[in-house]
Amino acid sequence: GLQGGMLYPQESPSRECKKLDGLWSFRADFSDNRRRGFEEQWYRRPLWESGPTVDMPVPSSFNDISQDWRLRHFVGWVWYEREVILPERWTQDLRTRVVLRIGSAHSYAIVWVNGVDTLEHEGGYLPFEADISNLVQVQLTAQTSLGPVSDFYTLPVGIRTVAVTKSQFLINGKPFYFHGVNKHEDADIRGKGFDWPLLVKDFNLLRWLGANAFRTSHYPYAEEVLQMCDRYGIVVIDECPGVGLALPQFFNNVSLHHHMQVMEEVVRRDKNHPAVVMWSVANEPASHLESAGYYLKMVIAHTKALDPSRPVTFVSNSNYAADKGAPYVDVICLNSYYSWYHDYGHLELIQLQLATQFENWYKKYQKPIIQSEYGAETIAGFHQDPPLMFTEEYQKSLLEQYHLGLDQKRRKYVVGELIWNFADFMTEQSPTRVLGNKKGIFTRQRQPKSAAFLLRERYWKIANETR
Ligand code: BDP
Repeated sequence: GLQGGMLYPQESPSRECKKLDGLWSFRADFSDNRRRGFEEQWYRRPLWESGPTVDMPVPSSFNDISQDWRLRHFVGWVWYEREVILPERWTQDLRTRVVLRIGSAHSYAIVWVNGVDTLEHEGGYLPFEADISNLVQVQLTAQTSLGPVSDFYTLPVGIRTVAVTKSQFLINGKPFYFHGVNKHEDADIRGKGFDWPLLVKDFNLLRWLGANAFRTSHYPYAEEVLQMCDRYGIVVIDECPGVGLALPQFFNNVSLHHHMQVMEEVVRRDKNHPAVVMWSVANEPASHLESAGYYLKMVIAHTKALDPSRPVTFVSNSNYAADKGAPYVDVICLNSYYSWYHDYGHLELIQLQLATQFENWYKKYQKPIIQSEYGAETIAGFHQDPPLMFTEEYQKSLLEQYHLGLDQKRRKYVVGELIWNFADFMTEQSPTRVLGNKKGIFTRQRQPKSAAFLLRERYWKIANETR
């Protein structure tokens, strides 16, 4: 008969669960015999001490996360590691029974706890567990000499400075050029729901692209996203949900008050992230209105008062002559869709239009400028040459023309370019949306369109120039 059972973990007045899902350190053993890990006893010390590691979300299949083809095809031993801090009660109260349970691990699994071979299981799919009370409780008796502390909190810290001159964006005193993307929290099935495998996939793609920055269009993203940015050195323009302020009636005192409140919430939550280098208080407000000018002035002043250490901007799609908010920003962020929402097919106009845009704004304001959006709707797999709208060729050609225009002003006073968009995303239906917004350089499933390769070449080139 069965020797005991194995109940699914459940919280109850007598039981507590601690999930170990999330980011683990990971390494595949690429050595010829796939056994170097055992030979060198990687389980005895932190995994990073024996070589490079990458982040791996658990649960997930490592093959689907990485941009490294070797991992895509890898069969052999892979090593996962995770540091776990247990609540004091589990480790100090010797009556507590601490059980480590693995829901499923493929296909042969060996588990070490504090370097001790604790569990083995063959065949994947099914759960296995062991009582580790002795291991985690013994550990503590060695430390009983510590003074009692009532609360522990660790915060990773990064130190850097941010400054803006009339033509440069400086990080640690060096000119910084934003070459990156606008994102959305969006994916098939899960919509906006936070998901580690999705996040790690996106960061692998940002690395693949050579991107060094993104804007959190058009709302603050999950805190885990910012934690990743801190660790990966991705610079963030942190945008509040002030999107769609397109009508005169929105610029009233009630909205203003609420907007300031929201900025307070954003700054309070995100101020400790070194990755965040600028706040964006709005996207495409009707900034040609007098009322919008006053409103933006107040929101920006309030944000600066909340955090005097970071520049503040909003993203404009107004004309330089009409915009009423630009006097109050540190950096001018511009969205333009030349050869997309007008002048269809006239890619030859882009360079001139872009030069005119940049020159007009710079002459008037003498502030650094970021091209904060540009792009073209593109249905993956649609091809046409000479290019027509919605094809991969059109997106590529449009980007090429933008890049020629950007290169005229780059290093002068244009300090960044952010493609619209990182990936296709769902929207409301309308005649301009084909099952959502298709301006991604990746599909919603995170596969590259042709333009992704173009952008990748450009971003790595820029990264190497500035290194
Ligand atoms: C810009 C908006 C962005 C839209 C984009 C578009 O800032 O949110 O998705 O246009 O139309 O105006 O693709």
